[in-house]
Amino acid sequence: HGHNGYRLGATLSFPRKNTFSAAAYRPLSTLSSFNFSDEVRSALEQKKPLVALESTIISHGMPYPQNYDTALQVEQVVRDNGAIPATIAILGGQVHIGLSNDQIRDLAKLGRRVVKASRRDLAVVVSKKQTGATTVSGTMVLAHRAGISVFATGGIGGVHRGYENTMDASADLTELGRTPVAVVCAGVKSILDIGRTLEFLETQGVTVATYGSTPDFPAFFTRTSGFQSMLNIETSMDAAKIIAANQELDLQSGIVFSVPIPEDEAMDDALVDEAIDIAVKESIQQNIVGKESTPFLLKRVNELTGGNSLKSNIALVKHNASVAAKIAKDLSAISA
Ligand code: PSU
Ligand code: MN
Repeated sequence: HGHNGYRLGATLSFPRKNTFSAAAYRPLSTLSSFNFSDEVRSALEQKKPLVALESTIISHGMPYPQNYDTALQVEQVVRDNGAIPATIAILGGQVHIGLSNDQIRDLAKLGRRVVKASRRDLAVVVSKKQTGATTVSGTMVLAHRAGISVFATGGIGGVHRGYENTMDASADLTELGRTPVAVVCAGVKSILDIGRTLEFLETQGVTVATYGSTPDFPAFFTRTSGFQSMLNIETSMDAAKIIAANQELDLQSGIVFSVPIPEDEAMDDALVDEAIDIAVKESIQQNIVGKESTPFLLKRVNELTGGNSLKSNIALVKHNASVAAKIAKDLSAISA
């Protein structure tokens, strides 16, 4: 036997399903801060496919009224493709899994006046009974807690340009390293450092697969970035099988499925690059840091491209929602 007391040849056994310590993991029914819409509750009970949707994209990612219209359209796309949408937010300190149209309209109108809630903010927003729109990281935490494993959005946060000076890397990346939810997105914007974002995800142990045959990890407004993801997949069933294996292995880490924006909606590379370079320069000049950085850059890029980028943004979110719904549907067929 080994000198450290390790018995060689001992059989390792893996738990087949997630096993949570009872003390650390109270059932949702005992948590007074969790609320489910009727549609989501019955989908969970009947094990129907569900797709989680974030709310920061509504409050901080797009202007009113496009944010409201888009949020409702995205929910409809999910339904049209065979799954149930669960838009997630914290309203007056209550976690809501599934929002009414009125609740979505409130968030859309309040915009940046609501708290942009990442993991670190969740306990504060709940304890102070505030209203918070959840980012990718915040939404992943709550979706996982609710038992939803597929999540659609536009773009995830990433490593910012100038990281060597600011250490600004989105909490979305570490969340993906620790929470088993599959995020369907259009890659990351080049307001970020895409190469470093992929390196960060690799370090965090996040599986990153690009949908379709383009080898590049997509750059949100455009289909290519010059950086490759680790893998290409062709179908929603391929994606569902990876999620199922991730659960089987109990990896407890997340997955990124990056879906290139549809060709006819993609923007001109040079136009996007120009707007992004200006926006990034302004953010440095104005010393925009921390959680303000991403909303500032999104807003400026929208303004500088005269609404073109918003149009692409809306199109890609809807496309991602359709892909996510198909993945959720295939996943529930495998798991049944
Ligand atoms: N990228 C977008 N639109 C968005 C966001 C990112 O194209 O709305 C939002 C998402 O909610 C994401 C958050 O989780 O910004 C990341 O913010 P930060 O970089 O501060 O972590
Ligand atoms: Mn940041």
